[in-house]
Amino acid sequence: MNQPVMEGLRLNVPAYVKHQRLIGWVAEVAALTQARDVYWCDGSQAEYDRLCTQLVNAGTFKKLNPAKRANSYLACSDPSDVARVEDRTYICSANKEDAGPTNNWMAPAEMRSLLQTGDKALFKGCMRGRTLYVVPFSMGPIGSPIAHIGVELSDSPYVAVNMRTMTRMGRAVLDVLGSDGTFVPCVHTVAAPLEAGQADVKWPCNQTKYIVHFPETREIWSYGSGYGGNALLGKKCFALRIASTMGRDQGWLAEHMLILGVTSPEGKKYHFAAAFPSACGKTNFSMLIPPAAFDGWKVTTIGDDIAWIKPAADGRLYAINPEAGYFGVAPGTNTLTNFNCMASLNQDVIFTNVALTDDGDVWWEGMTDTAPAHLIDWQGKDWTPAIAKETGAKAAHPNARFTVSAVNNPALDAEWDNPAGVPIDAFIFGGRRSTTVPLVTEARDWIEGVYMAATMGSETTAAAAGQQGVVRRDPFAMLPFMGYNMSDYFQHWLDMGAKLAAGGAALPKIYCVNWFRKGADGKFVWPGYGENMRVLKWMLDRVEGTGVGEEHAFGVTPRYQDINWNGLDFTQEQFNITTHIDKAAWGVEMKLHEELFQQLAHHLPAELPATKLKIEARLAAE
Ligand code: SAT
Ligand code: MN
Repeated sequence: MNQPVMEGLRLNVPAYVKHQRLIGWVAEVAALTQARDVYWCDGSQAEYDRLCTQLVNAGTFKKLNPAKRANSYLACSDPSDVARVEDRTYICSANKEDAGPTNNWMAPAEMRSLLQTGDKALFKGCMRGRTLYVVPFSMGPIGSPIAHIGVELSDSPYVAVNMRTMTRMGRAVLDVLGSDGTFVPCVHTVAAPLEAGQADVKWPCNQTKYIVHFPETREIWSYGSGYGGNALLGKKCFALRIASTMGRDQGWLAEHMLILGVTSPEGKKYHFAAAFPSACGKTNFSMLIPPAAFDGWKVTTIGDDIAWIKPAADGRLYAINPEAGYFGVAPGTNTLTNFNCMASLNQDVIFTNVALTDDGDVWWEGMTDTAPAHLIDWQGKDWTPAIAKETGAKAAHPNARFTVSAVNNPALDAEWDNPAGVPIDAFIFGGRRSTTVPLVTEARDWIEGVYMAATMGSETTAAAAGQQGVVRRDPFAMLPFMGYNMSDYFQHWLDMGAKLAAGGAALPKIYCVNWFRKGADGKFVWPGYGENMRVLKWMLDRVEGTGVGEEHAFGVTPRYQDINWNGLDFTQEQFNITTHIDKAAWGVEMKLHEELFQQLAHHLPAELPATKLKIEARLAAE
């Protein structure tokens, strides 16, 4: 099977690969990119260890002290390549309207010329001197009816090893694909070709970056970045942008949501799916440990970032986590904020852009109260608390990440790998808002819930390049991840609700939460983390029909006495700060909703402006 595609290059196709279209496509991409060599990943531990050693030898990885972090590595990226690049991310649908006003768009032919076919096409020769890794992966349990397969061709061994942790990767996927199965083709290059004799750098990348999606042909082409969602194409590119268009066409949902299970002391189990923008605590929420007063209650993780949700024969929505690992934010994570996460990170971890301790371990801001006396920071410089005080230098980049397998998580749900998924009882939407938005609000019905999700705002974080801390509308926490027109997506959600209701099943309840409201002193009022269980419990009571709340303009919020405060010193006054509806602030907020609706006017479902009018009327009457 080792057909030569060009002078000196063999495709090295393993005998177990039977898929001629896949082989043909690998040959095409190898020829276009002029890769030096082709390697097919089998997903084995031996292969992972070998590639990690290769990355250590190349200087990309530093092996951590095995006595501190067994089988773990630290990678530090180029300082210009540290986050998703939203302004370089494109949805190249045939019609501009299908990408909608929230996405960058370019005509597919123009983009193809730029990337693949033009005289100076960027992918021509972009892998010269490098190995092309063929990375077959399943998003979701292999063979599950909710899962889908992708194949990423990448010239980054860092991507190959991260994909092994983040997805079900390797030979088993090709076995399912057989000779003519469907897969999403994903091409990735760091875009740093090596000429003969040229030494490589530790983190090859390119100042020019393109993260490109062709929704009609379900293809992904990523150029110039080796970092996170720009490069691990199963994650945001496939599981959200491409999958959202698949969901639109096939009647399901691909969402930026964690999935968690809550089990009562009596053994009754509920499932929540919760959408928050990047770096707003999804991983922490999905691994929450209930406070002592909630003796016998258990929270378990199904997923921490993405949910694929399909209606099942019983008329309910079932969710799977398409991923197999966590690519979580390290800074701020500690044994108090996320004990389960810290326990997950003891072994078999790839850390990116955290700091290195003198004894070969890792550290990041917020890991311990007292920082070590000396560190090597994420940029390879000496770091001490005194230097930090003087220059403000961070030991870890604020978007520093860990890559770890879900099976390391002590709170992993027994059903996390169930091909059928778990039934969803409620959706939660939350932004990072220092003002205005109450701690928790229940939507009175599905349409009001869709309105809440659609108009959600959040302060920007380090997860994306650009200004931080500014409030932007982030509908459904999907703004950077929508594969099609946002208004059509709102309609898709409304249609889904109508379809489920017509089938007679009880619709999941919808909640809007805000853990991040600040007091006059500029500090967060709500303690968050494990204490969020108190809010979850109120939602459960509502699902059960026993919980009490008070109606206001926006929805239904618990009164102080409706929440269990056992074991927490949280006064009525503090609670009022977290739930207060400030009329003036809501006046401003409604104007921002109006601005959003103007931006999204094309195809905006009439239900949304109608709901807005109702909220405004209620506000005026209060
Ligand atoms: O997209 S990433 O995977 O880099 C992280 C995020 O933004 O959630
Ligand atoms: Mn995310």
